[in-house]
Formats: sequence, C-alpha cells, structure tokens
Amino acid sequence: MKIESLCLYHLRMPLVAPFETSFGVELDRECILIQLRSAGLTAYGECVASHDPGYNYETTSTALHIIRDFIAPLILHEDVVNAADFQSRVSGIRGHHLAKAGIEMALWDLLGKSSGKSLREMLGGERRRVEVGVSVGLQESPAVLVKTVRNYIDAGYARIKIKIKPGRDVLDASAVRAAFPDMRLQVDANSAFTLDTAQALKPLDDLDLLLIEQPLFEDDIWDHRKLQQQFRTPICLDESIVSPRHARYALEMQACRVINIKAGRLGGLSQALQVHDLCRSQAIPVWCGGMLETGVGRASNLALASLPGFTLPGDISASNRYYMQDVTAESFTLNADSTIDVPSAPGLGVTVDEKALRKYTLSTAVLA
Ligand code: OSB
Ligand code: MG
Repeated sequence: MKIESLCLYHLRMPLVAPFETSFGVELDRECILIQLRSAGLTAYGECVASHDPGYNYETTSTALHIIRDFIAPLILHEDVVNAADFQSRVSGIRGHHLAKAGIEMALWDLLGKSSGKSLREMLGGERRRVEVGVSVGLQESPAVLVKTVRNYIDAGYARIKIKIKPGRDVLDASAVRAAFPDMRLQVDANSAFTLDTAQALKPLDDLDLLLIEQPLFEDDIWDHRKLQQQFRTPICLDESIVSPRHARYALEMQACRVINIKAGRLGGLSQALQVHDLCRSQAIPVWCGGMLETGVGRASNLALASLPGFTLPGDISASNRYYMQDVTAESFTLNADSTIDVPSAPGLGVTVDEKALRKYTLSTAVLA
C-alpha cells in the first residue's frame, strides 16, 4: 500500500479518575493518534507513549520526534506491503518501540480496510469476545481501595489488578483479599522494588494471587529469576519484555512464569504475535496489558487478546472506566460474563469521531 500521507494528532484526554502507579499520578492521558491515507482509505493507529517517561523512556515528545524525523521518511510515498516489510524498513532505528508500534497499528488498519478483513482475522484470533479485568490504581488507603474494587466488581469485572509500591503492598493486597476471598486478584509494582526490598512482599505468597507483575527494575531479567525462585506465586514480566528476544531470555532464565503482552512495548503487533507464539509453544500463559488506550488502541488490544494463547484476562476495560468521551464513535462495554466483544469490521473496526478528536487535540502535524 502506497502511503500518501501521515498525520499525527497529539491528544490529551481527561481520565474519569486519577490513575496512580508507583511511578506517578496521571489526571489525564496523553497519546498520539496516527492517521495514514492510501488509495482513498483512511486508517488509524495509536502510539501509547504518555507525557512522562515513567513507564519506560519514551514520551509523546520523543515519539513525535522519532516518527516525524526518522520513521515517516522510510514509509512516505513508499509501497509498504505488510508489517514485516515495515519492521525491516525501521530496523535501523534502535528502540522507540512505542513509536514504531503506533505506525504498525495504523498499517494493519489500512491493510484490513483494503482487504476487507478484521484485525482479529488477520492476526489469527479465534475468540469473538475476550475475558477482561480492571487495573486499579493506588488509592488513599486500604479501606478506600476495597471500596473502589467493590465498585468494579459490582460493575461486572471478574478479575482485579491492584497497583502496589514499597510501603503500599502487603496491607493493600491483604485488605482486598480479605474482602473478596474468591476474586481473581493480581498485583503490579511497575519496577518499584529491588531484590532486597522485595523481601517485604513474601506474605503475598499466601494470598492466592494470579501473579506478581514486574516487581523489579524495568531492564532486569536476571534478578527476576532470583526472585521467582523465592516465590510460589508466578512472576509476570511487563516492562522487561521489550522484544521477542527478551521473551526468550526470560523463559530460558526462568525469570517469570507469565508474560504480559503489549504490542506497544514490543514495537508492534507483529512482534507481539511472535511473543505469543513462543509462549504458546512452551505453555507459558500470556495476557494483554493495557496503556489506558483510547478506543483505537483498545480495538487493537481486543483483537490481539482473541488469540488462543491469551489464557488470562487482559487489562482491557470498558471505555467508561477510562474516559467520559472517547475519540471513537464506538464505545466498548462490559458483558455480564466479564468479557468485551472483539470488533469485527475491517481493520481495527472502529471509526474516529472527528469532533471528539478535535476537542482533545493539542497539536497536529501533517506529513505528506
Ligand atoms: O503497567 O500495566 C501497566 C497503565 C499505564 C502504564 C502501565 C500500565 C498501566 C495499567 C493500566 O496497568 C492498564 C489499562 O489500560 O487498563
Ligand atoms: Mg504493568
């Protein structure tokens, strides 16, 4: 498909509630929406970089720079045939996976729209609806956390993830476990502990958690191996798995027993597929992580999570858990069985609401 133009929308969308993690509080969420045009078709992708380099080193500013100055010249007015072709074109750009993945997503949307196939079909997804959970940020106190979790359970979520950080870990998780003895529960530290300070997490092993997500440094697979040897609960890696190679390293080192797959962090859906296939061949469960996506990124996550290896519920909540108003005309709702329907229209299967897009756009860059 010959890429005729590339338009970047830097968005800032107010969240329905502040989202606090071990690396900070977000009151609103920034991202970049990418629009590609080719042969009369308009396609979209979402770059999940946020304002601050707290989750990883990328930000909306670095992603705009990398896309504008390095990725765009490699694809504009070029015939990009598929995701593998795109990856080989950008292989000289080190890192910046969130930037690359946003463009790759738009390319899949374009390819789907031109072939009449949904992203689910193109990726080989099998499920029409996928099991989901909710990721709950740090709250004022364990009591407030329990109340917040209860609201999500009442809304129909059958799997809860709570964020933890040093000093806000065992008490928070124990309070939630005591209030909801049978709930599927997991915790996410976003790299806030060291091998030493993580010793304080030992009591988590008695809370029957599904997993403990990314307790140690974002670039550290080796110490996770040491920690996994000390815990019965599966360690799940998020930040540390930045490529299919890193997934292989982690599995060979037995640094984790579960992997969180985010297409953004891995540099694209094509790379996410490779991690899925590797894990599936070794019976390692995977699940789809989230980055507080708009409806565009959420559609992509749902299609990815429909693949057979995604055996744990994803961090893919209903639109109203994140935003009062989304930039897609479609809004995603939770079914009674804690699932969300996978879009079935060609490409991502969502329509961008131009009016909403304008409302939340901080700046636009047209590259043609
Ligand atoms: O670590 O999974 C994470 C949000 C932003 C950055 C990192 C993470 C998260 C979440 C939210 O946990 C998941 C969601 O989109 O619901
Ligand atoms: Mg995480």
